[in-house]
Amino acid sequence: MVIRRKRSWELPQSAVTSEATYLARRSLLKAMGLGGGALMAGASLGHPGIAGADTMEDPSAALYPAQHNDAYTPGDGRTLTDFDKATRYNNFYEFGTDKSIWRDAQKGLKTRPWQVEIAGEVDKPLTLDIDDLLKKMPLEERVYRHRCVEAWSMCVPWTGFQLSHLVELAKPLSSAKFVKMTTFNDPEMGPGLRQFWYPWPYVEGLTMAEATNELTFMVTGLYGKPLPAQNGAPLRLATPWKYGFKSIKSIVKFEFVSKQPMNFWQELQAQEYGFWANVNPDVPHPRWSQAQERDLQTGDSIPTRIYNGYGDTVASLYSGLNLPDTVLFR
Ligand SMILES: Nc1nc2c(c(=O)[nH]1)N[C@H]1C(S)=C(S)[C@@H](COP(=O)(O)O)O[C@H]1N2
Ligand SMILES: [Mo]
Repeated sequence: MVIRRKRSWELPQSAVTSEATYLARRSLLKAMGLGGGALMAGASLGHPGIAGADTMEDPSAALYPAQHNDAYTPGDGRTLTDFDKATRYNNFYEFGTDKSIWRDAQKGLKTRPWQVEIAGEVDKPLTLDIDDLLKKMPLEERVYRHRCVEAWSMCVPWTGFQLSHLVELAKPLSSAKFVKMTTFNDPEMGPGLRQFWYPWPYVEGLTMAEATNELTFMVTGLYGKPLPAQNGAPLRLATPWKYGFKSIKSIVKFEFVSKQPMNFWQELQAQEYGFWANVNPDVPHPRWSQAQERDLQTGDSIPTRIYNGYGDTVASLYSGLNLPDTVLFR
């Protein structure tokens, strides 16, 4: 018999009303004999039109919904953030610097064809079509909390796969110490890329230990459907114990490197943003406190937790590193 350790972010399903509602809708659809294609009709079940057109053309639509993994629940007494809120309040600077870029992203971002390059210190560099990659990866659904460095947060069901599976596919050499990820850099798709004062393309990085941690998730879907453009289709990262800017969107390249990569925000403003970016309520941003966050769903101000409440799974990644206090944030 397997006894699974109960982790701090887990809560009994019964305590999470809106997730319960969400799961009920899914099982209702299942009971009605409607498969993945029909979930698209989520557009008519309270997802007004946003992802409908997208999904129709998306060749991966049949892969959704994926198996829900119960081990990852909202936790902390949090409720799910509505689809509409999570898809109409976004950070995606390639499309502009305000939160209302969702229409522009849907119009501009062409997610097919989409090539993903695996390069650097690997056995054999490789370029994969996104749909071939998706077929190789074991897709599952997990609910994760997301904490932006701007002190707002949400909690949504992502579909995707552990980055560890892609690392296995890539076969990195022992000289590979970090994974560097890069977003598309085509101003025809994302006009924000013409704003030359930003250090494009958007880049993020993780240590190999972070990249292969069980929480580190490559997101391909949201709420049981292919990922909407504005959330970083067709492939974005989710590292829920780090500030949201680590969750790089619309990735075209994974590069295995020996030196710690410089990320977009660090290059822009190294005094404020750094490589580690682990959520820590005790280390304020130079311009504001990180002690509290505003829940996008409820509007409530709630206390922020160290590692966004995922410390049981990730704190050990940092125990041996002797990082000075502030670097926990940076
Ligand atoms: N390529 C790219 N990735 C990005 C960003 C961005 O501007 N460009 N913004 C980041 C920030 S600051 C946050 S909080 C999250 C927001 O994700 P969401 O819009 O899906 O909530 O995406 C992150 N990934
Ligand atoms: Mo963010």
